[in-house]
Amino acid sequence: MSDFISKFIIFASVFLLISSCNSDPSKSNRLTESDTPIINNSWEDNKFSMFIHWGLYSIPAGVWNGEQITGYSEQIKGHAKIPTEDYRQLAAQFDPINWDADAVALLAKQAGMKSIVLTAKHHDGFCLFDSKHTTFDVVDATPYHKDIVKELAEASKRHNLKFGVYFSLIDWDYEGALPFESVNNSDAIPALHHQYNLNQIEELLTNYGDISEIWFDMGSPTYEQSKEMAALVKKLQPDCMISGRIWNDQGDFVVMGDNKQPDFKMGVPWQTPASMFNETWSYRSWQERGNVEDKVAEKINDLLKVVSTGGNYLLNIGPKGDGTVIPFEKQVLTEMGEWLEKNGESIYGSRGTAIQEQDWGMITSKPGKLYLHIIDFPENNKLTIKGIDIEVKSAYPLSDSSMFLKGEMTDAGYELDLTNQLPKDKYATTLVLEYEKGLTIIPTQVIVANTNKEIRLTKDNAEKYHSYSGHDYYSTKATVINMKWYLKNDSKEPSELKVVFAARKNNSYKLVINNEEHTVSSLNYDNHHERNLYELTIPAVNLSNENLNEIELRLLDPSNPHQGLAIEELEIIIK
Ligand code: H79
Repeated sequence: MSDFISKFIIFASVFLLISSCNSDPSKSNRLTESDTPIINNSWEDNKFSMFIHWGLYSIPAGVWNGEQITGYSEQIKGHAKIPTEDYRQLAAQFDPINWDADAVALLAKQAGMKSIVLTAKHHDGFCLFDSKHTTFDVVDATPYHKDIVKELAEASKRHNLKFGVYFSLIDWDYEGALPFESVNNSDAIPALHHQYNLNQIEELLTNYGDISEIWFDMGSPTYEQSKEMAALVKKLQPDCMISGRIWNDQGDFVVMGDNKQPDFKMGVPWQTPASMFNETWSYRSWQERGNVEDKVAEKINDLLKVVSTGGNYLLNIGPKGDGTVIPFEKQVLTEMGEWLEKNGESIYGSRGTAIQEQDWGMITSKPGKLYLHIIDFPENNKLTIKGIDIEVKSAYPLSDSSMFLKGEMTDAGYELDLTNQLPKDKYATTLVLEYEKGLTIIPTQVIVANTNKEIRLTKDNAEKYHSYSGHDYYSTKATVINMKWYLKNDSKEPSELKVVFAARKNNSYKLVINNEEHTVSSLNYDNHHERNLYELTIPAVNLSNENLNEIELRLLDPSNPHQGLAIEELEIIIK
C-alpha cells in the first residue's frame, strides 16, 4: 500500500447502490454497520432467475415449409412472413403432453434460481393465459384448454419461487395494432391496441396471485402510454417490478441488451436477460448446442460478471412445443445448481463492489465479507486483490471454513497465499475474506492539485454512474445519472469552488461536497459567458487534509432515476 493512499480513508461505502444515494451528513467516513445493505428478500436479492420462451412458435421450432428460418425462432411469424391465418392454425397443434409445470419449477429450484418469468404473450400475440379479450389464447384456441400461466404461477408458489410475466407491447395478431411490416418490433401503439394491452395487463396482475416482475418488451409507446401502464401495474400490485422496456423511464429496473453486460457502473437496479444460445430464445430444432461443460462455464462466468457488478441474471430455456425441456438445457441448469448449492452464500443477497476489476476473477460482497471468485488461478499461488486496504479477520475457502489462508497488505493490494491444498472448483473457486471495520476501497482516480495549486474536476476525471433512458429499443441509451470525484487536498485554508457548466436553462443539480449539499442551477444564474456557460462560485468550502474528499453531482429532482444529467460542459475548479 503506497504511503500516500494509506493516509486517506475513503468516504465511499462498499455498496454501489447505497453509496450512490447516501448523503446523510451524520454518516462517518468509514464503512459502518448502517452502510450495509438491507438483505430483505427484495427483487435485487434474487440474482438468478429463469426466463421461459414458450408458445406456438415452439412447434415449428425454426423451420417453415421445410426451410430453416434464421432470426430468433420466437419471431418466426415475422421472419418467415407467415400469414396470420396460417400462423393461427398452429394453435390446433398445441397440446403439450410433456408439459409439467411442477417439474419446470423444480428444475428452476434445482438450478438455484429464485423466480420464473414466462412469456405470457410474445410478439405473435398468442396468449398462454385465458384472456377475455381475445380467443387467440391457450384456453380458447388449443386442444389443451388449460391456462399455462395459471399452472406455472401456482407451481412456482408451491415451490417457493417468485413468478413474473413477459408481455410484448407489440402484437402481430391483434387487429387493432399497426399492420405488421418489419421485425424491427418498435411500432407505435394505436389507442385501441393500448387499451387491449391495459386490459391484458390487468388480467395478468389480477388473476395469478403475486407477480414479482412484469417484463414489458419492444414497441414504441408514447410517454403517456408508458405512464398509464406503469400506474396500472402499481395500482394492482405495488410490489411488482417493472422492466425498463416499458420505455420512457417508467421502469423500476433497467434491462440490458440481450446477453449484454454493462461495461460501466450502474446506479439503478438492473438485469441481464440471457439466452442459452445467441441465435434464439425459443426452441429451434436445428440449434447447435456444443458441450454442456463449456456452456456451464460460460454461464457461471456471466452470472458472476453480472452479480459482481450489482445486477440480476435471467437465464432462458426454450422448451419444445410439446412441453419437453431440452435435456441439454436441463443439464446446464442442473450443473449450475450444483455450483450454486456450494457457492450460493456468495451470490444471493450479495451486492457488487466499487473495487476495481481483477484479472483473476470477480468479487461480490455482503456486510463484513468479500467473496473472491477465482476463475484464473495465479501461477505462483499468490492472489492479489488490487484497489483495497483491508484488515482481514479471517480468510478461507467457502467450501471449507476450517481452512485458514494467510495474507498481508502489500504495495500492490491485499495478497493472499493460496496453498496447494486449496480445494479448487471446476468453474469458479470462492474464497471468503472476513473483516470487521477495516475495508477501504481505493478509487481508481484520485485527483490532486495541478502546478497552479488548483484542483480541476471534469466529466473526464469523474467516476460515472449510469442508467438507461429512451422511448424504444433503438433510441434507448446509457445515461450518466451521477458523477463522483475523489480528491486529495493539501491546503489548510477553506477553498473557493467555482462551477462552470453548460446545460439547459431549467436544469438544477445537487452538488454534494463531503455530505454538504449545494444547489447548482442554470435557473438562478445569469448566463454571461460565451457558449451558454453558467457559472457559480462557492466562496468557502471546507475540505479535509487527512481524508479523501468526495464530491458528487446529481440532478436535484430525484423523481426520474433514469434521466441523464445533460451537462454539456463542466468544470469545477477548486483553489
Ligand atoms: O424475447 C426476446 C426477443 O424475441 C425480444 N426480446 C428478447 C427478450 C426481441 N424482440 N425484438 N428484439 C428483441 C430486438 C431485436 C433486435 C435484433 Fe439483433 C436486431 C435482432 C436481430 C437484429 C440484436 C442486434 C440482436 C442481434 C443484433
